[in-house]
Parts: sequence; structure tokens; C-alpha cells
Amino acid sequence: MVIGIALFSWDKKVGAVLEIKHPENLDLSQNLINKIYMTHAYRQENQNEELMEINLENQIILSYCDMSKVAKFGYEIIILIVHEKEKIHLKNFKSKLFEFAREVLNKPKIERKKYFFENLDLFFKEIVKKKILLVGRAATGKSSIKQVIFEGKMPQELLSNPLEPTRGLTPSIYSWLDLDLGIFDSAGQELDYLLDDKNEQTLAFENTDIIIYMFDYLTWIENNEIIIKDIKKISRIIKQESYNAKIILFLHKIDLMNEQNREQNIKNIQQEIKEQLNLQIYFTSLYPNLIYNTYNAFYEF
Ligand SMILES: Nc1nc2c(ncn2[C@@H]2O[C@H](COP(=O)(O)OP(=O)(O)OP(=O)(O)O)[C@@H](O)[C@H]2O)c(=O)[nH]1
Ligand SMILES: [Mg+2]
Repeated sequence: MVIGIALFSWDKKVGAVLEIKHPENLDLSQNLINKIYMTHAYRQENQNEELMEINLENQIILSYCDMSKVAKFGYEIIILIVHEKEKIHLKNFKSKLFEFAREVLNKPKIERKKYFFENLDLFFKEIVKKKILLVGRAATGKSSIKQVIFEGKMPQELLSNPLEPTRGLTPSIYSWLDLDLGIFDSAGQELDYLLDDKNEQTLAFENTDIIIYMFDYLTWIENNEIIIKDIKKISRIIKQESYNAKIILFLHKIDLMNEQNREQNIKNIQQEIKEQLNLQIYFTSLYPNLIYNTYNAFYEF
């Protein structure tokens, strides 16, 4: 949660002057203001823009000051106060605050207030939370994709040093773009159990926004019936229990398709899926020339 944002300017006689704050009832003690000024002043030798992070009880204060302007205008500072729970978003807040503060403080004083209030939704926009469930047969690449897209792991590394099979349902929370994503990675070896056991089912499906059913190219070639059967079963569960989840299919490891007919191959599978299931499908792979497909899949839905 963002607690507040404020702009201080500088008066030669009285020092820090609170010019703008949001929300109206934001409580800024003199003690806190002193602390913020001290933090910047302490680094007087710095002659660049700086963004300091001050940790207080359960709050984090990000404080921007362009030190190159201090000699001429005094300390002009913009602070953003966030709850410590936002720690995972801190990088995001820092880059937003940098841009925002730079824009505001480069404007003539009379224009600052307008810009300030017109751009507040940069920080006060509600963060959308989504739950995504990854399911599929064993060794299709679910955990690998998760680690590459959301944890920044190197694809090559995961291809040459495969992960251990997942056990049970593994939840992780990621801050991705403007979203908070709860990703539940399931165990392929326990897929039947997950789909048949009532408790497991509830745990996995309840409040899920998107179910990604992932299958890999070789399994599709060898045994597409089992895949179609799984997907139909998942659709049935969603209907029966009135879950609000959308199913999205990932056909993974398209690097294993013969390159010459890959395009045609994909078209054929797309057609087949459309006829049998009518669900959205993405074709993914962790291989270098194909990985952008995988990123796009996540951006799109
Ligand atoms: N060829 C190819 N192999 C891949 C790709 N992505 C992952 N793999 C390999 O697929 C195997 C299984 O990957 P995992 O991510 O562990 O699969 P999983 O679906 O999480 O498996 P379970 O946890 O058992 O359900 C590993 O050997 C990976 O290196 C890909 O794009 N192409
Ligand atoms: Mg796994």
C-alpha cells in the first residue's frame, strides 16, 4: 500500500516547506522531515540526482532530491511513503518516483501542483492480483517456464541442468508488470490425484483466474488423447463447480518440431485444438530463437 507522497521546497529563512501532499490527511511529523533532510544533507558531496531509502518501523520512505540544484534552489525533495509489505515492489516504485520527481521538479513552481495531482495514479492505482495455476503431465516444462519468466533464470541453464520434478502444489508470489501474481506450480506426476481428489481440487482451482494447461510437443505426437482428455476433465470441473477460471493452453518445446514444417505444424495443431476444444493456445519454447513466443504468451492474456 502506498501511504502518501509529498513535495518539500526550501526557504532560505525557515528551511523545509511542505508544499504539496497527498492524501490530505497524511501525517508528516517534524521529526520525520528532519530525518529526510539529514539523509540528503549527509551526502552533500553528491552532485547528482539521488533517491534515498529510509526504513522506519513498518514504513519505507523513498526520497528524491536533485543534489546538483541544491546550491541554487535549496533542497527540493519529493518523498513517497509505502508500507513495508510493498518491499517486493520497491524497484518499481523507485523507477516511477525517479521519473515523476524529475518531471515535477523541472517545472516552474506554479505548474508543479497540477502535474503532481494529475499523475498520482502512478502510485495510487490499485494493484491487480491474479492467481495462475500451472498444470500438465510430468516433465512438460512448467517449472522451467515459471523460473525463466518470473525469476529471471537463464533458459540454457535449465535446459542443461533440469529441475527436480515438482512435488505437491508450490505457490509463489511475483510482482510482474503492474500485477501481483500468485503462481501455483503443480506436480505432473500427481495430476490425476489433483483432478480427482476433492480437497486438492479446491486448493488448486479455488479463486484461480487462469489455468495454464501445458503439454509438450512429443507427448502430443505420442498420445494426444490423454491430453485432450485432461483438458476436457479440467473444463468439466470448472463448469461443475462454477469456478471462474479461464483455461489457456501452452504447447511447449516447439523447438523439437522440425524447423522446416514448424509453421505448418503449428497451424495444423491450432486447427485441431479449435475443432476439439475451442481454447486459446500458445506455442512456447525456452530455446533462444523461440523464447519471445513464451514471453508474448504471458503478456497477451
Ligand atoms: N526441448 C526442450 N526442453 C525443455 C524446454 N523447457 C523445459 N525443458 C526440459 O523439460 C524437462 C522438464 O522440465 P520441468 O520444468 O521440470 O517440467 P515440469 O513440467 O515442471 O515437470 P513436473 O514438475 O514433474 O511436473 C527438463 O529436462 C527441462 O530442461 C524447452 O523449451 N524445450
Ligand atoms: Mg515442475
